[in-house]
Amino acid sequence: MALVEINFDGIIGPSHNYAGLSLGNLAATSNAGAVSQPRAAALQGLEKMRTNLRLGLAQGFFMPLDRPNKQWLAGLAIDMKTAEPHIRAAAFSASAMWAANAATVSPAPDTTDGKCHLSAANLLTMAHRSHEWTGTLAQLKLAFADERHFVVHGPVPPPYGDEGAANFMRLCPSHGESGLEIFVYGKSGGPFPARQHIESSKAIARAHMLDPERTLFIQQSEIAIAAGAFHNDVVAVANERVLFTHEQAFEDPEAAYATIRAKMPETEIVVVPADRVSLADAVQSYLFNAQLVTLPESGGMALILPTEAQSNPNVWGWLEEHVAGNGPIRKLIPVDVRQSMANGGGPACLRLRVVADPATVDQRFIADEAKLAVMAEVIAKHWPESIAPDQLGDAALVEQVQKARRALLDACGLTCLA
Ligand code: SUG
Repeated sequence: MALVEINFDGIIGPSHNYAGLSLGNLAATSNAGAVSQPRAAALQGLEKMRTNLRLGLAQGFFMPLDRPNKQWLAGLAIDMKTAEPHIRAAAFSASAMWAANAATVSPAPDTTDGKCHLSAANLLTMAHRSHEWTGTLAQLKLAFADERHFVVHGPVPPPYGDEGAANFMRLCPSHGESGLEIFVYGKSGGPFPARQHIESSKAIARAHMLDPERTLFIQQSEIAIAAGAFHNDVVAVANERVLFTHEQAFEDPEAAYATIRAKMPETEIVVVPADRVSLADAVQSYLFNAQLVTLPESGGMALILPTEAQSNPNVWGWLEEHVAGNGPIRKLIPVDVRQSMANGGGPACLRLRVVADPATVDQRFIADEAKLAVMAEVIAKHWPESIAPDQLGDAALVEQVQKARRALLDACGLTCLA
Protein backbone atom coordinates (compact mmCIF):
# COMPACT_ATOMS: atom_id res chain seq x y z
CA MET A 1 0.00 0.00 0.00
CA ALA A 2 1.45 3.35 -1.07
CA LEU A 3 1.00 6.01 1.59
CA VAL A 4 1.25 9.49 0.14
CA GLU A 5 0.32 12.95 1.34
CA ILE A 6 -3.04 13.99 -0.11
CA ASN A 7 -4.01 17.64 0.21
CA PHE A 8 -7.78 18.05 0.55
CA ASP A 9 -8.77 21.62 -0.32
CA GLY A 10 -12.01 23.17 0.82
CA ILE A 11 -13.93 24.42 -2.22
CA ILE A 12 -14.67 28.09 -1.56
CA GLY A 13 -18.41 28.30 -1.03
CA PRO A 14 -20.91 30.53 -2.86
CA SER A 15 -21.59 32.56 0.30
CA HIS A 16 -17.96 33.74 0.69
CA ASN A 17 -18.11 37.24 2.17
CA TYR A 18 -16.24 39.70 4.36
CA ALA A 19 -18.12 40.06 7.64
CA GLY A 20 -15.12 40.69 9.93
CA LEU A 21 -16.07 37.84 12.24
CA SER A 22 -12.70 36.68 13.56
CA LEU A 23 -11.23 38.78 16.34
CA GLY A 24 -7.45 38.44 16.21
CA ASN A 25 -7.41 37.72 12.48
CA LEU A 26 -6.16 41.06 11.20
CA ALA A 27 -6.93 40.52 7.51
CA ALA A 28 -10.52 39.51 8.29
CA THR A 29 -11.21 42.36 10.67
CA SER A 30 -9.61 44.99 8.45
CA ASN A 31 -11.61 43.84 5.41
CA ALA A 32 -14.92 43.80 7.29
CA GLY A 33 -17.59 45.30 5.05
CA ALA A 34 -15.67 44.89 1.78
CA VAL A 35 -17.46 43.45 -1.25
CA SER A 36 -16.43 39.83 -1.85
CA GLN A 37 -16.21 37.92 -5.12
CA PRO A 38 -17.27 34.33 -4.42
CA ARG A 39 -16.93 33.20 -8.05
CA ALA A 40 -13.40 34.54 -8.46
CA ALA A 41 -12.53 33.20 -5.01
CA ALA A 42 -13.61 29.64 -5.83
CA LEU A 43 -11.87 29.73 -9.21
CA GLN A 44 -8.64 30.87 -7.50
CA GLY A 45 -8.97 27.87 -5.17
CA LEU A 46 -9.44 25.49 -8.12
CA GLU A 47 -6.42 26.98 -9.86
CA LYS A 48 -4.30 26.30 -6.78
CA MET A 49 -5.42 22.66 -6.84
CA ARG A 50 -4.56 22.50 -10.54
CA THR A 51 -1.06 23.81 -9.81
CA ASN A 52 -0.58 21.06 -7.22
CA LEU A 53 -1.89 18.33 -9.51
CA ARG A 54 0.53 19.45 -12.22
CA LEU A 55 3.40 19.12 -9.76
CA GLY A 56 2.43 15.45 -9.46
CA LEU A 57 0.91 15.82 -5.98
CA ALA A 58 -2.16 13.90 -4.84
CA GLN A 59 -5.13 16.24 -4.48
CA GLY A 60 -8.55 15.89 -2.91
CA PHE A 61 -11.33 18.33 -2.02
CA PHE A 62 -14.26 18.92 0.31
CA MET A 63 -17.61 20.37 -0.66
CA PRO A 64 -18.82 23.70 0.76
CA LEU A 65 -21.26 23.31 3.66
CA ASP A 66 -24.95 24.15 3.47
CA ARG A 67 -25.25 27.88 4.20
CA PRO A 68 -27.03 29.59 5.79
CA ASN A 69 -27.03 26.89 8.48
CA LYS A 70 -30.74 26.62 9.14
CA GLN A 71 -30.43 24.00 11.90
CA TRP A 72 -28.12 26.27 13.84
CA LEU A 73 -30.50 29.20 13.39
CA ALA A 74 -33.43 27.00 14.44
CA GLY A 75 -31.52 26.13 17.63
CA LEU A 76 -31.42 29.84 18.32
CA ALA A 77 -35.16 30.09 17.54
CA ILE A 78 -34.50 32.50 14.70
CA ASP A 79 -34.22 32.55 10.90
CA MET A 80 -32.34 34.60 8.30
CA LYS A 81 -35.09 37.21 8.18
CA THR A 82 -35.35 37.77 11.92
CA ALA A 83 -31.73 37.22 12.99
CA GLU A 84 -29.59 40.12 14.22
CA PRO A 85 -26.88 41.00 11.68
CA HIS A 86 -24.02 39.29 13.56
CA ILE A 87 -25.97 36.02 13.87
CA ARG A 88 -27.07 36.22 10.25
CA ALA A 89 -23.44 36.66 9.16
CA ALA A 90 -22.32 33.75 11.36
CA ALA A 91 -24.97 31.46 9.83
CA PHE A 92 -24.02 32.50 6.30
CA SER A 93 -20.21 32.25 6.54
CA ALA A 94 -18.32 30.13 4.02
CA SER A 95 -15.56 29.60 6.60
CA ALA A 96 -15.49 25.80 6.12
CA MET A 97 -13.34 26.54 3.05
CA TRP A 98 -10.31 26.61 5.39
CA ALA A 99 -9.94 22.86 5.51
CA ALA A 100 -6.83 23.05 7.71
CA ASN A 101 -9.33 23.73 10.50
CA ALA A 102 -11.61 20.83 9.61
CA ALA A 103 -9.80 18.16 11.58
CA THR A 104 -6.57 16.87 13.09
CA VAL A 105 -5.13 13.89 11.24
CA SER A 106 -2.78 11.21 12.57
CA PRO A 107 -1.65 8.92 9.76
CA ALA A 108 -1.57 5.13 10.17
CA PRO A 109 2.20 4.81 10.80
CA ASP A 110 1.84 6.93 13.97
CA THR A 111 -1.07 5.15 15.63
CA THR A 112 -1.16 2.01 17.78
CA ASP A 113 -3.96 0.38 15.78
CA GLY A 114 -2.28 1.13 12.43
CA LYS A 115 -5.24 3.16 11.15
CA CYS A 116 -5.39 6.80 10.10
CA HIS A 117 -7.35 8.78 12.73
CA LEU A 118 -9.21 12.01 11.99
CA SER A 119 -10.89 14.20 14.64
CA ALA A 120 -13.33 16.89 13.50
CA ALA A 121 -12.46 20.22 15.12
CA ASN A 122 -15.03 21.95 17.35
CA LEU A 123 -13.84 25.48 16.38
CA LEU A 124 -15.76 26.77 19.37
CA THR A 125 -13.90 30.06 19.89
CA MET A 126 -15.58 31.82 16.96
CA ALA A 127 -19.38 31.75 16.68
CA HIS A 128 -19.40 31.49 12.88
CA ARG A 129 -17.03 28.51 12.97
CA SER A 130 -18.55 26.73 15.98
CA HIS A 131 -21.33 25.19 13.88
CA GLU A 132 -19.08 23.88 11.08
CA TRP A 133 -18.28 20.56 12.70
CA THR A 134 -21.62 18.85 12.03
CA GLY A 135 -21.31 19.30 8.26
CA THR A 136 -17.59 18.58 8.35
CA LEU A 137 -18.04 15.36 10.33
CA ALA A 138 -20.69 14.12 7.87
CA GLN A 139 -18.28 14.70 5.02
CA LEU A 140 -15.28 13.10 6.76
CA LYS A 141 -17.40 10.04 7.53
CA LEU A 142 -18.22 9.72 3.86
CA ALA A 143 -14.76 10.42 2.44
CA PHE A 144 -12.98 8.17 4.94
CA ALA A 145 -15.68 5.53 5.36
CA ASP A 146 -13.35 2.54 4.89
CA GLU A 147 -13.02 1.31 8.46
CA ARG A 148 -10.13 -0.95 7.56
CA HIS A 149 -8.01 2.16 7.11
CA PHE A 150 -9.66 5.10 8.88
CA VAL A 151 -11.23 6.05 12.21
CA VAL A 152 -13.25 9.28 12.17
CA HIS A 153 -13.87 10.90 15.57
CA GLY A 154 -16.37 13.57 16.58
CA PRO A 155 -15.15 16.82 18.14
CA VAL A 156 -13.70 17.30 21.61
CA PRO A 157 -16.50 18.56 23.90
CA PRO A 158 -16.71 22.16 25.14
CA PRO A 159 -15.26 24.18 26.75
CA TYR A 160 -11.94 23.11 25.22
CA GLY A 161 -11.23 24.82 21.91
CA ASP A 162 -9.79 22.89 19.00
CA GLU A 163 -8.92 24.37 15.60
CA GLY A 164 -7.71 21.21 13.88
CA ALA A 165 -4.55 20.81 11.83
CA ALA A 166 -3.79 24.55 11.83
CA ASN A 167 -2.13 23.96 15.21
CA PHE A 168 -0.55 20.65 14.41
CA MET A 169 2.67 19.60 12.67
CA ARG A 170 4.17 16.28 11.80
CA LEU A 171 7.86 15.59 11.32
CA CYS A 172 8.95 12.29 9.78
CA PRO A 173 11.75 10.88 7.62
CA SER A 174 9.19 10.46 4.82
CA HIS A 175 5.38 10.71 4.82
CA GLY A 176 4.79 6.95 4.93
CA GLU A 177 7.04 6.39 7.95
CA SER A 178 6.29 6.84 11.63
CA GLY A 179 6.59 10.47 12.69
CA LEU A 180 6.72 12.92 15.55
CA GLU A 181 3.34 14.59 16.08
CA ILE A 182 3.50 18.12 17.43
CA PHE A 183 0.44 19.82 18.92
CA VAL A 184 0.80 23.57 19.33
CA TYR A 185 -1.53 25.15 21.89
CA GLY A 186 -2.11 28.71 23.06
CA LYS A 187 -2.47 30.09 26.57
CA SER A 188 -2.99 33.76 25.98
CA GLY A 189 -2.76 36.11 23.05
CA GLY A 190 -2.80 39.54 24.63
CA PRO A 191 -5.98 41.20 23.34
CA PHE A 192 -6.87 38.18 21.21
CA PRO A 193 -8.15 34.72 22.13
CA ALA A 194 -5.89 31.65 22.17
CA ARG A 195 -8.05 29.32 20.09
CA GLN A 196 -6.27 26.00 20.63
CA HIS A 197 -6.47 24.66 24.18
CA ILE A 198 -4.01 22.07 25.47
CA GLU A 199 -6.86 19.96 26.90
CA SER A 200 -8.17 19.43 23.35
CA SER A 201 -4.76 18.62 21.95
CA LYS A 202 -4.19 16.01 24.67
CA ALA A 203 -7.65 14.51 24.17
CA ILE A 204 -6.97 14.11 20.46
CA ALA A 205 -3.57 12.53 21.06
CA ARG A 206 -5.26 9.97 23.35
CA ALA A 207 -8.14 9.28 20.95
CA HIS A 208 -5.68 8.83 18.08
CA MET A 209 -3.72 6.24 20.09
CA LEU A 210 -0.42 8.04 19.65
CA ASP A 211 2.79 6.92 21.28
CA PRO A 212 3.44 9.45 24.10
CA GLU A 213 7.16 9.18 23.33
CA ARG A 214 6.49 10.46 19.80
CA THR A 215 4.03 13.21 20.73
CA LEU A 216 4.88 16.77 21.76
CA PHE A 217 2.82 19.66 23.13
CA ILE A 218 4.41 23.03 22.47
CA GLN A 219 3.10 26.44 23.47
CA GLN A 220 2.47 29.08 20.81
CA SER A 221 4.06 32.41 21.68
CA GLU A 222 1.74 34.98 23.16
CA ILE A 223 3.34 37.75 21.12
CA ALA A 224 2.71 35.82 17.90
CA ILE A 225 -1.01 35.51 18.72
CA ALA A 226 -1.09 39.19 19.72
CA ALA A 227 0.58 40.07 16.39
CA GLY A 228 -2.22 38.33 14.47
CA ALA A 229 -1.02 34.70 14.29
CA PHE A 230 -4.38 33.35 15.43
CA HIS A 231 -3.28 29.88 14.29
CA ASN A 232 0.24 28.46 14.52
CA ASP A 233 0.23 27.76 10.76
CA VAL A 234 0.55 31.52 10.23
CA VAL A 235 4.09 31.36 11.69
CA ALA A 236 5.36 27.79 11.17
CA VAL A 237 4.98 24.84 8.79
CA ALA A 238 6.56 21.37 8.72
CA ASN A 239 7.09 18.81 6.02
CA GLU A 240 8.90 15.49 6.42
CA ARG A 241 12.15 16.31 8.24
CA VAL A 242 11.96 20.10 7.78
CA LEU A 243 10.47 22.60 10.22
CA PHE A 244 10.19 26.08 8.70
CA THR A 245 9.42 28.59 11.42
CA HIS A 246 9.52 32.21 12.46
CA GLU A 247 11.90 32.91 15.33
CA GLN A 248 8.98 34.08 17.50
CA ALA A 249 6.47 31.32 16.74
CA PHE A 250 6.89 29.43 20.03
CA GLU A 251 6.81 30.70 23.61
CA ASP A 252 10.16 29.01 24.40
CA PRO A 253 11.73 28.38 21.00
CA GLU A 254 15.09 27.03 22.20
CA ALA A 255 13.42 24.44 24.43
CA ALA A 256 11.05 23.52 21.58
CA TYR A 257 13.90 23.01 19.09
CA ALA A 258 15.94 21.00 21.62
CA THR A 259 13.02 18.66 22.38
CA ILE A 260 12.30 18.19 18.69
CA ARG A 261 15.96 17.45 17.92
CA ALA A 262 16.19 15.01 20.82
CA LYS A 263 13.17 13.10 19.50
CA MET A 264 14.13 13.30 15.86
CA PRO A 265 17.80 14.16 15.35
CA GLU A 266 17.55 14.33 11.55
CA THR A 267 15.14 17.30 11.78
CA GLU A 268 16.30 20.37 9.90
CA ILE A 269 14.96 23.52 11.55
CA VAL A 270 14.92 26.58 9.30
CA VAL A 271 14.39 29.65 11.46
CA VAL A 272 13.54 33.00 9.88
CA PRO A 273 14.94 35.69 12.19
CA ALA A 274 12.73 38.54 13.35
CA ASP A 275 15.32 41.10 12.29
CA ARG A 276 14.90 39.95 8.67
CA VAL A 277 11.16 39.26 8.68
CA SER A 278 9.16 40.78 11.53
CA LEU A 279 6.06 39.08 12.92
CA ALA A 280 4.10 41.88 11.23
CA ASP A 281 5.66 40.97 7.86
CA ALA A 282 4.99 37.27 8.45
CA VAL A 283 1.34 37.95 9.26
CA GLN A 284 0.86 40.39 6.37
CA SER A 285 2.56 38.18 3.76
CA TYR A 286 1.55 34.73 5.08
CA LEU A 287 5.07 33.50 4.30
CA PHE A 288 4.58 30.49 6.59
CA ASN A 289 1.00 29.81 5.58
CA ALA A 290 2.46 28.05 2.61
CA GLN A 291 2.25 24.46 1.50
CA LEU A 292 5.71 23.02 2.06
CA VAL A 293 5.62 20.00 -0.21
CA THR A 294 7.98 17.29 -1.43
CA LEU A 295 8.11 17.29 -5.21
CA PRO A 296 7.65 13.72 -6.51
CA GLU A 297 9.99 14.27 -9.46
CA SER A 298 13.09 15.58 -7.70
CA GLY A 299 12.39 14.72 -4.05
CA GLY A 300 13.26 18.36 -3.28
CA MET A 301 10.90 20.67 -1.41
CA ALA A 302 8.82 23.52 -2.81
CA LEU A 303 6.92 26.25 -1.05
CA ILE A 304 3.51 27.03 -2.54
CA LEU A 305 2.93 30.46 -1.14
CA PRO A 306 0.58 33.41 -1.60
CA THR A 307 1.48 36.14 -4.09
CA GLU A 308 1.41 38.53 -1.11
CA ALA A 309 4.73 36.95 -0.03
CA GLN A 310 6.25 37.86 -3.38
CA SER A 311 5.17 41.49 -2.99
CA ASN A 312 6.78 41.87 0.44
CA PRO A 313 10.46 42.82 -0.15
CA ASN A 314 11.69 41.59 3.26
CA VAL A 315 9.99 38.24 2.81
CA TRP A 316 10.89 37.71 -0.82
CA GLY A 317 14.49 38.84 -0.20
CA TRP A 318 14.90 36.25 2.56
CA LEU A 319 13.35 33.51 0.40
CA GLU A 320 15.51 34.24 -2.62
CA GLU A 321 18.62 34.07 -0.46
CA HIS A 322 17.48 30.77 1.03
CA VAL A 323 16.85 29.20 -2.38
CA ALA A 324 20.16 30.51 -3.77
CA GLY A 325 21.96 29.02 -0.75
CA ASN A 326 21.90 25.47 0.48
CA GLY A 327 18.49 25.56 2.14
CA PRO A 328 16.03 22.64 1.92
CA ILE A 329 13.42 24.76 0.09
CA ARG A 330 14.44 24.52 -3.55
CA LYS A 331 11.54 26.13 -5.34
CA LEU A 332 9.04 28.98 -4.74
CA ILE A 333 5.61 28.75 -6.34
CA PRO A 334 3.39 31.80 -5.75
CA VAL A 335 -0.35 31.27 -6.15
CA ASP A 336 -3.14 33.85 -6.25
CA VAL A 337 -5.63 33.18 -3.47
CA ARG A 338 -6.29 36.87 -2.74
CA GLN A 339 -10.00 36.43 -2.06
CA SER A 340 -9.28 33.94 0.71
CA MET A 341 -6.26 35.91 1.95
CA ALA A 342 -8.47 38.93 2.54
CA ASN A 343 -10.21 36.82 5.20
CA GLY A 344 -6.89 35.63 6.66
CA GLY A 345 -6.73 32.28 4.83
CA GLY A 346 -3.60 31.44 2.81
CA PRO A 347 -2.71 28.39 0.69
CA ALA A 348 -2.08 26.22 3.77
CA CYS A 349 -5.37 27.22 5.45
CA LEU A 350 -7.26 25.99 2.43
CA ARG A 351 -5.98 22.42 2.70
CA LEU A 352 -6.10 19.45 5.05
CA ARG A 353 -3.22 17.00 4.78
CA VAL A 354 -4.03 13.30 4.97
CA VAL A 355 -1.31 10.69 4.55
CA ALA A 356 -3.05 7.64 3.12
CA ASP A 357 -3.30 5.44 0.05
CA PRO A 358 -5.59 7.48 -2.26
CA ALA A 359 -7.25 4.22 -3.36
CA THR A 360 -8.70 3.81 0.17
CA VAL A 361 -10.47 7.20 0.06
CA ASP A 362 -13.95 7.62 -1.47
CA GLN A 363 -13.00 8.51 -5.05
CA ARG A 364 -15.65 11.22 -5.24
CA PHE A 365 -13.32 13.38 -3.10
CA ILE A 366 -10.19 12.80 -5.20
CA ALA A 367 -9.36 15.46 -7.81
CA ASP A 368 -8.19 15.14 -11.38
CA GLU A 369 -8.05 17.66 -14.23
CA ALA A 370 -11.41 16.58 -15.66
CA LYS A 371 -13.24 16.97 -12.34
CA LEU A 372 -11.67 20.37 -11.72
CA ALA A 373 -12.86 21.46 -15.18
CA VAL A 374 -16.42 20.33 -14.38
CA MET A 375 -16.33 22.14 -11.04
CA ALA A 376 -15.02 25.31 -12.71
CA GLU A 377 -17.99 25.24 -15.09
CA VAL A 378 -20.51 24.88 -12.27
CA ILE A 379 -18.84 27.66 -10.28
CA ALA A 380 -18.68 30.01 -13.28
CA LYS A 381 -22.37 29.42 -13.90
CA HIS A 382 -23.81 29.43 -10.37
CA TRP A 383 -21.54 31.21 -7.85
CA PRO A 384 -22.50 34.84 -7.14
CA GLU A 385 -20.14 37.30 -8.74
CA SER A 386 -20.10 39.54 -5.69
CA ILE A 387 -21.62 39.85 -2.23
CA ALA A 388 -21.91 43.18 -0.44
CA PRO A 389 -22.33 43.10 3.36
CA ASP A 390 -25.88 44.46 3.32
CA GLN A 391 -26.98 41.61 1.01
CA LEU A 392 -26.68 38.80 3.58
CA GLY A 393 -30.35 38.84 4.49
CA ASP A 394 -31.47 39.01 0.87
CA ALA A 395 -33.79 36.07 0.10
CA ALA A 396 -32.74 35.93 -3.57
CA LEU A 397 -29.08 35.64 -2.56
CA VAL A 398 -29.85 32.87 -0.06
CA GLU A 399 -31.67 30.98 -2.79
CA GLN A 400 -28.82 31.44 -5.27
CA VAL A 401 -26.24 30.22 -2.73
CA GLN A 402 -28.25 27.08 -1.93
CA LYS A 403 -28.88 26.34 -5.59
CA ALA A 404 -25.20 26.84 -6.44
CA ARG A 405 -24.01 24.37 -3.82
CA ARG A 406 -26.63 21.87 -4.91
CA ALA A 407 -25.40 22.13 -8.52
CA LEU A 408 -21.85 21.33 -7.40
CA LEU A 409 -22.98 18.38 -5.26
CA ASP A 410 -24.92 17.02 -8.24
CA ALA A 411 -21.95 17.44 -10.59
CA CYS A 412 -19.67 15.58 -8.16
CA GLY A 413 -22.07 12.71 -7.40
CA LEU A 414 -22.37 13.95 -3.81
CA THR A 415 -26.07 14.77 -3.66
CA CYS A 416 -26.19 12.63 -0.50
CA LEU A 417 -24.58 15.57 1.33
CA ALA A 418 -27.46 17.92 0.42
O1 SUG B 1 -10.82 31.22 11.38
N1 SUG B 1 -11.29 33.54 8.78
C1 SUG B 1 -10.72 32.29 9.24
C2 SUG B 1 -9.38 32.03 8.60
C3 SUG B 1 -8.87 30.67 8.90
C4 SUG B 1 -7.45 30.46 8.49
N2 SUG B 1 -7.03 29.13 8.73
C5 SUG B 1 -5.77 28.76 9.08
N3 SUG B 1 -4.91 29.60 9.55
N4 SUG B 1 -5.49 27.49 9.02
C6 SUG B 1 -10.60 32.28 10.78
O2 SUG B 1 -10.25 33.32 11.34
C7 SUG B 1 -13.07 35.21 8.56
C8 SUG B 1 -14.55 35.21 8.21
C9 SUG B 1 -15.15 36.57 8.19
O3 SUG B 1 -14.70 37.45 8.90
O4 SUG B 1 -16.14 36.79 7.43
C10 SUG B 1 -12.57 33.85 9.03
O5 SUG B 1 -13.32 33.09 9.59
